[in-house]
Amino acid sequence: MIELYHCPSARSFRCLWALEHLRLPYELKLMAFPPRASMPEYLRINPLGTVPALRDGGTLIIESAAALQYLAAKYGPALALTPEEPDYGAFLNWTHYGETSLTVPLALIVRYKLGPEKLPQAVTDYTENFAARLALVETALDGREYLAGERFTIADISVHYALDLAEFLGLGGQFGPNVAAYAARLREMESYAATRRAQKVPRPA
Ligand SMILES: N[C@@H](CCC(=O)N[C@@H](CS)C(=O)NCC(=O)O)C(=O)O
Repeated sequence: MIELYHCPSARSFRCLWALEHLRLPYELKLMAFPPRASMPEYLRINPLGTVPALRDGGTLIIESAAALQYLAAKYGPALALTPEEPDYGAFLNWTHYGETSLTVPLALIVRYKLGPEKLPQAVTDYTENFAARLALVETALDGREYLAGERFTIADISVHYALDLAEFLGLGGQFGPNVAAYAARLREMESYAATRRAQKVPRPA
């Protein structure tokens, strides 16, 4: 059975949403954040101490976007586009943009705003950086309900996680009308509600 190591509302939420959406059987290993403090033995599974860690038989994945691609390719082709589809490049782009371009600046804001070492200049810089990156999502959603292929895919799961985190950080005011409507629409999905229930802790964590 697939095992997911997860902390409430951490990046592993992406994997949990895919598992719930696909109604796959899985075992949730729910840990308090940060796992390196709450469950030091987790370092034997992922030496970085970060979540997610997704285990499926002999496969272990510790990058959330990679885990999404893995789950879609192996168990849920409906959540992915194929190379033959015109939006395939956009699909890959948004799947990774959600983490590397959108979530990374937000994670730095979390660190320097909420962590023990306060760095207001870094918070200002990465807030601006996030706004510039979010602007591309606003444009991409012009006249579209989803980011790629006119259907819900892991690209949406990946980007939507960053939008949730931005709202948690009080950056919802940066959302343009397309992003605001998209964020709200995806939050209405039954599988999103099921994911919140599965992690037992609603956002904010
Ligand atoms: N690029 C990785 C980042 C994983 C990551 O940094 N996760 C955070 C939670 S959102 C974490 O586990 N932090 C705990 C720590 O740094 O000790 C991914 O997308 O999975």
